Amino acid sequence: MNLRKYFIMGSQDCERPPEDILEEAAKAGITAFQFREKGKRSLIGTEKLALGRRLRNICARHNILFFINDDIDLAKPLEVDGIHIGQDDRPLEEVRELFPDKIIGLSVSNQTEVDNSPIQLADYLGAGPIFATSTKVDAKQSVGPEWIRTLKYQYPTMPIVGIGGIHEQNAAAVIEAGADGVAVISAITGANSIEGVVKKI
Ligand code: 3NM
Repeated sequence: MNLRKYFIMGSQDCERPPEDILEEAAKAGITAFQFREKGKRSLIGTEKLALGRRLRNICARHNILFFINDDIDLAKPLEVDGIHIGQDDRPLEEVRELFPDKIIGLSVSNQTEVDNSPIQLADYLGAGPIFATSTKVDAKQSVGPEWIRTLKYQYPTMPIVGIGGIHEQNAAAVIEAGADGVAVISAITGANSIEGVVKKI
């Protein structure tokens, strides 16, 4: 499971066709992708499914892990490799029971969330927001790379991906803090050179 360069996106994050952005990111070397169709301007229903299928196919062609955010109803139709859930989504216990063989990621933003979660049922943790972000409207207080160190100390063998406000200039600090990967939205969707950003993060 290679989560080193984990790109997250939905059509609401894109100012040109999402397929083109994903294709460029895939060619540049992302290792995982999460379809996160959520919030203002996002697609629903059959349009969401159709876009998901097109993005899923791009990942399959490039051998990139494909995750769905929250929407477990799409796990089967999109033949996902994994599911990422936040603290307000279906409980991890339920998702694990429904999908014993899928990769499951869980977001944790603070120690209370960790203490209240069955961490050992997850395959990786999303830790953030590491830095301030304007991409997620309900993002919590940013926690800094130190949060990665704190999690690694408690769960030395659990893969941890930093998320939130990560870009070319600060990705190294996240990896140095012990993260197994960095997850980004705007660093890639808003890049002048996707290839340049993917190489640097
Ligand atoms: N989850 P950008 S922060 C989707 O803290 C998401 O769990 C977060 O976008 C969390 O890379 C975030 O543009 C947004 O900052 C990340």
